[in-house]
Formats: sequence, structure tokens, C-alpha cells
Amino acid sequence: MNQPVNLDQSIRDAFSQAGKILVIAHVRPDGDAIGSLLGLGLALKEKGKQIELVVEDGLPASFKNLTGWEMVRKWPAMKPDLVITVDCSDLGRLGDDLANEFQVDINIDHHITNLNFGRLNVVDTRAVATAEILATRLPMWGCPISPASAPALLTGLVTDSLGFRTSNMTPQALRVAADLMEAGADLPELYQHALVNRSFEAVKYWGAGFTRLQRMDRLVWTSITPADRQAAHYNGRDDADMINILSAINDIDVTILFNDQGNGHIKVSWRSQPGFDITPLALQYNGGGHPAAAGADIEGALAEVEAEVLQSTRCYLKLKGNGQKS
Ligand SMILES: [Mn+2]
Repeated sequence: MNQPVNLDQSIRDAFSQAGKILVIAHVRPDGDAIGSLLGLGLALKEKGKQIELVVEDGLPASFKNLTGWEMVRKWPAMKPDLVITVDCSDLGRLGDDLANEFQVDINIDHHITNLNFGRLNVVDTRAVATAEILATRLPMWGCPISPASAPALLTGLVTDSLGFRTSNMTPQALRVAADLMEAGADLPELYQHALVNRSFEAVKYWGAGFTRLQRMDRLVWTSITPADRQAAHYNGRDDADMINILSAINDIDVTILFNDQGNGHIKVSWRSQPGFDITPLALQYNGGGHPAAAGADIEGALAEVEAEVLQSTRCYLKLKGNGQKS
């Protein structure tokens, strides 16, 4: 991929030349997707830019504590001068309609599986969250961090690091978090909101997944379905962070969650313990992610996809076993 010699200067120039800027985050948005979307959007808005913030699935209600949440829409109304994606490792993560409609000018992400699909690509795989990249670089791009954008960015950092405890955590990420606190973000409040508080519906939805929990050797898995969401009155087709609860189970190498989207697609999420890089598995199914947390969208019926993925994951674990951990 050809990158300009001074990437930061090129982005600074692109920002200053554009009037209307579209920022897109990924489908089934998590805290980093929404935090990065709002953090970048608010910073650009404060520079006097006309901005539109888009997520194909819209904004989950749990992010309504963040300034600017009401700006998030499912489709842009204006024709943008500049299109930016945040936290998307490939074009598929935008959702097909958005990916077909827009050429990406700037791709800002931290996934090791990022395909560098933008005209300019800011991909830093050492960053714990895309929000960390933004918090570090926005000032270099002419956009200071403000009291409005800091809470959104800190939400991204806190959620992707599961409260500063994932294996990719760095001193630098903690320094960025401290800077964001100084810029006006309330860490205890954001932490409580993003990682501790749960709706009754979400916990009831977990319950359905927990009843189907299975284990074979050092692999644990379960599934969730549209019927579970309906029974629990859970709005949204994400997993309500169930995968992170499952990955708390000890003496397990890999955890898998099969989320039946109800449209012939199964969202598969893998989580692994240190020493097991599960990105090859996700890539095998055209997905992506991080060594310890990856996912893919697979077409097929739940039972078929489950059988197929369990087999390939067990195969992979066997290969990686016997001291051959990567
Ligand atoms: Mn992320």
C-alpha cells in the first residue's frame, strides 16, 4: 500500500480541505466503534466541519450517555467530501450498502487483520483501541481533544481493553486514558456505565445463552438466537457482551459464541487465552480481529455453522497444542 511520507500531514490537509465529512463505524457497534465515531465526529464538528456519523445498525441505547449520540444515523443525508471509517478491519464491516456506496478516504483502525482499504490508512495494531489512536493523533491532525470528545474516546479505550485488563494493554494506553481524564472524561462514571451496568433484558438474554453452554476439552461454546432476543425483549442483534462473560471461565483455551442473526447469517465470536492467536480462524471465514478476540459472519443455518466452526477450531487447537502455542 502506498502511503504518503507524512501521513499525519496528509490527514491534517484532508481535514482542512473538506467541508462535509462522513464518519462510519462498524455494524453491531461496540464501545470502541461508537466512542471513536463520536470522539472523531465531535472533534471535527468543533473545527467547524459539517459532519455525519453513520452506523448501519444505528446507535445502541446503551451509548446514550455520550454527548452527540443523537447525531448517529443509519444512512447519510448529504454527499460527503471526505469519508472516514473507524474500527473497521475490512469493507464488509461497514455493512454492504455503505461499502458499495462510498469510497473510503481515511481508514483508522487497530485490527491486525486490517486490509488497508482506504486511500490513507492509519492502522496501528499496537493500539488497544481505535479510540487510543484518535486520542493520540487528533491533536496532530489539528483537532484538540475537548471535554465533549474525551468521554467518547475514553469509552472506546475502556471497553476494548475490558477495563484495562486485556493482554494487549500497554503503559501508553494508560497514559492516554490519563490524558483523556484531564481533558474532562469521568473514568469511574464511564467505566460503570460501559462495563458494569446491564439492562434487565440483557441479563435475561445472557440466561438463554448460558442454558446451552457446552464444553469439550479446553473449548467452551454456546449460541443465541432471535427467539432468545424476543423472549428477553432485548433490542439489538449483538450479544450484549455475553462472549466476555463466557471468556471468564477458567481452564479453557478458546471460547466461541454463535449469534444467529435470523437472516441466514451467524455471527461467530472467538475469545482466546494468551498463547492462542485465533485470527487465522476468523480469517478463514472472511472475518478478522485481534489475536485474543476475533469474529466472522458466516452464511448458513446455526446447526451447520456450529458443527463446521467447532470442527475447524478443534483442529486448530490440536495443531497449536503440545507446546506449539504461537
Ligand atoms: Mn476496536
